[in-house]
Amino acid sequence: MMKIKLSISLLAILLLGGIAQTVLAHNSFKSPRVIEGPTSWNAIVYGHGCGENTIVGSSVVFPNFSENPTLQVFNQSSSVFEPTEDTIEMLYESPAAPFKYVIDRSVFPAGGVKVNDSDEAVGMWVGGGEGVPHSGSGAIKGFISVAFQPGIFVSDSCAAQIQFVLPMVDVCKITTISGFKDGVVSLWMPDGVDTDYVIPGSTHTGELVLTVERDLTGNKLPESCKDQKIYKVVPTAKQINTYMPVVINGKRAWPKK
Ligand SMILES: [Cu+2]
Repeated sequence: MMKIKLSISLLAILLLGGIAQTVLAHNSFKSPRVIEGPTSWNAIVYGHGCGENTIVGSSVVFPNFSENPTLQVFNQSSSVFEPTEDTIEMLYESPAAPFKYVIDRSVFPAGGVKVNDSDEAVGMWVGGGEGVPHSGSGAIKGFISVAFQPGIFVSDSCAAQIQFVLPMVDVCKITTISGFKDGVVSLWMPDGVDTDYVIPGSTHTGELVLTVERDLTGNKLPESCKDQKIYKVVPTAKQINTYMPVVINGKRAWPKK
């Protein structure tokens, strides 16, 4: 009997924790953790507006291996991600552009893919229509569709997880970069990357992350691995500054020049 009571209160705590997290949720992925292998149809879920304002559009930069993103490894003793000499080829076989834009006009009537000189997807934008209103209680959700092709973990590596960081801006008012402030845009930028996309003095932080997990039964870690390594793929400041702007028919639509 005691045991049952204990489990029930534990359940209550877990549920409460879940609810509290929902209320304060930042942007996230509909399926935030996927297994290596086949294409995963996914979506970015809006957590809140800019302050309490309606989101009128968003701009996203996709991690793309042709653009030399930074690779970091998790240090188990200090609990932080650190630079590594390892290269992505050593641990993970992936297409150069694992993220793709999906045409889905259900939330925003306009949108498009951003490509690099090799015509690979390096980002996307959406906008127009009525937008996504802020909901402090989390009662309103909205999302934008994204396709993702997970890679395959190299069998003799100790890598067990790769986290992709997606720089993203939710736009509530269209301004120049110098007009950025809380209530105008919400930023989801990689930690520690010094980009043009900042709100001076803002306390809003948080990364938008999609995690690929190794299939530890079908693709076992070598026995020589002391521990499972966790890596993070982070677009560079150059990549973010180059691909964050939204250009429509050759004209820069956001941020204003
Ligand atoms: Cu947030």
